[in-house]
Amino acid sequence: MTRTVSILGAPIQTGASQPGCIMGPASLRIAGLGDILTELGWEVDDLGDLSIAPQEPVPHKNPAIHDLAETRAWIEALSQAAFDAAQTHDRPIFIGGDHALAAGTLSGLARHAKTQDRPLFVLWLDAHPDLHTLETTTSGNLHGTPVAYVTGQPDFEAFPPLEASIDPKNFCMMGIRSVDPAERARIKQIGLEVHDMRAIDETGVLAPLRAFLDRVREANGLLHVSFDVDFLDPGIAPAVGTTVPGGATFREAHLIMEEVGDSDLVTSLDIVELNPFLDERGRTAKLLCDLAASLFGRRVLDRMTRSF
Ligand code: 6HN
Ligand code: MN
Ligand code: MN
Ligand code: MN
Repeated sequence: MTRTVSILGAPIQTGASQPGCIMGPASLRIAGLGDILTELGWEVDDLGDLSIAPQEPVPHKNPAIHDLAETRAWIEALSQAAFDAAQTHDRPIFIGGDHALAAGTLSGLARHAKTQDRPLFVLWLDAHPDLHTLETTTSGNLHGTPVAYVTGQPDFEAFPPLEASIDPKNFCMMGIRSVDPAERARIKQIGLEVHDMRAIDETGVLAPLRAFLDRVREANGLLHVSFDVDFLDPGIAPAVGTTVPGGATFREAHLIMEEVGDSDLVTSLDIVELNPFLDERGRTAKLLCDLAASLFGRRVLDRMTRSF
């Protein structure tokens, strides 16, 4: 039976410091995301873009925080939309939009996992762990907070209440190379599995990834992949506001997508932080479409074929 994928755009940029992510969904569609998945044999349902109503400003005791009311409204809308998409499609994709999007998608997907009585696992591909609480963020950019929120850390009274949180032990982070002091302490405290770029230099991506996928399989888990553009090296993916040198290479990123795709464990995907205003002739958007293609089954050769 043909498997279904939904594409939902979420042009949220209130979680970031600079504008541009609002154009992310359009850029990925223009780069051909839907057609690529159709050609790979998926039944593609483009749900269009989500939107929120205008919001009255909401103050917070942390004066650095900006755009709290809008971001909260996005999280609420995305949580319901992700829950619905997971109920109706085999593999929903959420295209951002900044990474505050994941606060919404993960909360909705955790709720969905609960209805299935299965644990939700998350492969977090990012230069950053996005582990600030509303108390610890010094930039006030709320795209730095989704992992703390969905794992049930304190001080999120200003965000929508969570119906289900995600066990921090069910996260696997790769590509991390920019960690703030409060995040460093929290990683230790909650026991997050973080493969920073040094670890990836040492072991490669495959060994830790396979160990994680084994854990997901053994637990009969659902698997969400949250892909932040800044996971990639800025040399191949310039279209992001938070570039950090020394990111994943073209082949490291494809290998992760191919391996996760082959495992057939993945049940949903975020593609976030694409800022087309910073792109060069659409190359970052095109690369992201090719990486999605690898996740959804595009292969150079079939595995059992040997070429001589
Ligand atoms: N992202 N840790 C920094 C901050 O401002 O809190 C960077 C956050 C980046 C968020 O890339 O999704
Ligand atoms: Mn991020
Ligand atoms: Mn990031
Ligand atoms: Mn490939």
